[in-house]
Amino acid sequence: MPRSQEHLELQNLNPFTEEVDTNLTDEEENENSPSNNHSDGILHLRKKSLSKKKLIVIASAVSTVLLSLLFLLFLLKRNHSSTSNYDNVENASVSYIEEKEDNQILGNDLSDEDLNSWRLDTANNYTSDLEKWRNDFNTTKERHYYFNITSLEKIDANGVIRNLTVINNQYPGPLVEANSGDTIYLHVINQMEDEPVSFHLHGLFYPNNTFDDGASSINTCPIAPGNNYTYKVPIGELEFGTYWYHSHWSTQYADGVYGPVIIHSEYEDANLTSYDADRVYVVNDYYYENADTLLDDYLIPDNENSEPTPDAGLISGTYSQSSSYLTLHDNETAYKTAIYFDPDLTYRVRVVNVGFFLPFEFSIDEHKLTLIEVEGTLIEPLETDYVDVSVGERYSFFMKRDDTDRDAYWVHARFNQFCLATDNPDFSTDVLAIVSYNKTYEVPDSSQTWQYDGGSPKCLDFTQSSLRTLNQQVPMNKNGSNRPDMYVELDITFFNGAHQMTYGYFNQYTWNPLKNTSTMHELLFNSDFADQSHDLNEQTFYDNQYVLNFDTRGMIVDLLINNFDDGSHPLHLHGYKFWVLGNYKAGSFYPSFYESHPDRIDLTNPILRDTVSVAPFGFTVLRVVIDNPGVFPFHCHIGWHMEAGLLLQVNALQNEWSKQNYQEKWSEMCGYDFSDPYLTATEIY
Ligand SMILES: [Cu+2]
Repeated sequence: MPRSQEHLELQNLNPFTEEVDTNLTDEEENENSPSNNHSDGILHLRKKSLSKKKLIVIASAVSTVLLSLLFLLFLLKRNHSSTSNYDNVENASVSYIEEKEDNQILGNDLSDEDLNSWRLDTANNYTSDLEKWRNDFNTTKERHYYFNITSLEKIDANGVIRNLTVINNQYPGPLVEANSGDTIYLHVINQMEDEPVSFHLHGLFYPNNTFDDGASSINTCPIAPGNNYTYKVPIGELEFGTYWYHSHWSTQYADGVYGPVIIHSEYEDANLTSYDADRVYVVNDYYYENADTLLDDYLIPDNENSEPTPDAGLISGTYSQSSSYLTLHDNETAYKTAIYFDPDLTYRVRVVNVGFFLPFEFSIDEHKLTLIEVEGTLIEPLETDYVDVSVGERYSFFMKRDDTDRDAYWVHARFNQFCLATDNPDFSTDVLAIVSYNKTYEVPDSSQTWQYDGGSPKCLDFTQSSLRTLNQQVPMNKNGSNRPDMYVELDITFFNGAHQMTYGYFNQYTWNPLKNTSTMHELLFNSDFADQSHDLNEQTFYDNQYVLNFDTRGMIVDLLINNFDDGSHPLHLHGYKFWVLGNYKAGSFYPSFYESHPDRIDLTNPILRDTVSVAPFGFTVLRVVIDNPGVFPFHCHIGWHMEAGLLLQVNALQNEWSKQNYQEKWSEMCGYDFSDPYLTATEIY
């Protein structure tokens, strides 16, 4: 595989060098001012079955027409203003409204009447116009995305009706893209009546602006109902690859608030076999109940960490298991994601676990997958039949067809049933989609599928030691020893705390989110809090916030994580990538092991990523270099576990981030009286 050396100047791994203007213009602030009622207008306009009560037909028709007109006006106004606002930035405005120009190479040519208005056409939206992004490599641009958050009723993603919280009245969320060095502006309007919302771009570093990382109660306060906020997300010169965004407010993303993120980069292109086209699959476990209802059931006394069992799985927002119908427009009640692949093109395919609980094993029948990128890290190409993806994790690969010549193949996301606390016989865990090489094709026979061994009985992650970082080495202590400059021992447990409720613990600490404020806000403005919860290079625990403070730029820190729980935990650190020095399904790691058990850690080129799953009763050793100022959660990405308190915070280089600029509105958002369902549950019981 050719590996260009033309970009040596990019080998410096510090992405936090460029200067970024943190001030929004007045015009940008004025963007976010539509009325709350427009979401209803969209909903009623597009719903096929309106109210059956004849008495209110006339009234609702009149109001629908009025609201629709208002909405059209709003769209026209926004289109106009989003163009005129950025006249000074050439081609800067990229929003969800923009039409994809490259539809002709895609599989599903949907007519308007076939496409349910709430369903994002992921077969078209979850693909990149590579030529456009590559043409922009030598300029940095602002990329503006506009998200209106609403609650949609009666969504039928897989044959069962439920309500979802969605972006721009569609599910799932649209693809967000940028080039390295660009700045993403995420203009969010919260049009919900009773829920706050907050957006986190998972895996990105937010150089010089970690105030906008989006983790509620930690980096920021969420956007109150009826309010709006623009998240500014600078992308470092060396940030590239596969990411995703999701709400970081309580359990909200389980209700539909997520989507994929792709960062294109010349450096990455130069270090990969060239490819012609890009496709991304987002895969999630799916519940028929709203997550806050399930959370109340989960966090009850004497329920010993028995997580809610998903009802279904979705690939790019859809899967109807009960039907053999395939394409989106064959049958209104039966859907599978079906994507056409031109047999003459080379595709890069990306897979993201945007779920709330379960890992899955991803495969394509009769295809080898050559893994090339893991969470923004290029790896030595690894050929495999499948890849296990835990919650929050991402992989990308080239796909190679075996010596078969069929028109269509099954794509499988097989959810690991061994992770379930309780069975759900109705949950069909082998979730299917279609890859076709011919625009007209026969549905593959169910016998034409690869056999499956049922998944790992221990609910394990993909074997991390098989992933080898390309052309990068683990940072080592200057004195040459295996040891870092500092290590932190972290034991994971779940056990009964107050009120006989089961909480998740790092060491003896369980997280209870700050109410109506955030850790960064308190550290800046509350001297009591700052005095109690910040010590140079020390751990602190104050007001239910377990904080690891690191105040020395460049210091090497190892997290020694022993899991004393019988469940696996996909751990995610915001603002950083960590080197996975060790990830074992049994055993432990203690500080003396640096000398006595050096075989338990890998100090050459292990994987560098931002999410990894620690096995039940296993351990993992993670190494980071403290170089990104900010306060960052380190938490289990199983949403239930985070809400049960399995979260701590890394406060990195406070002397630096406390001098950085934040938007005035960032500060003003705290103080709004928002209540996490977790807190509600705690108070009730
Ligand atoms: Cu967990």
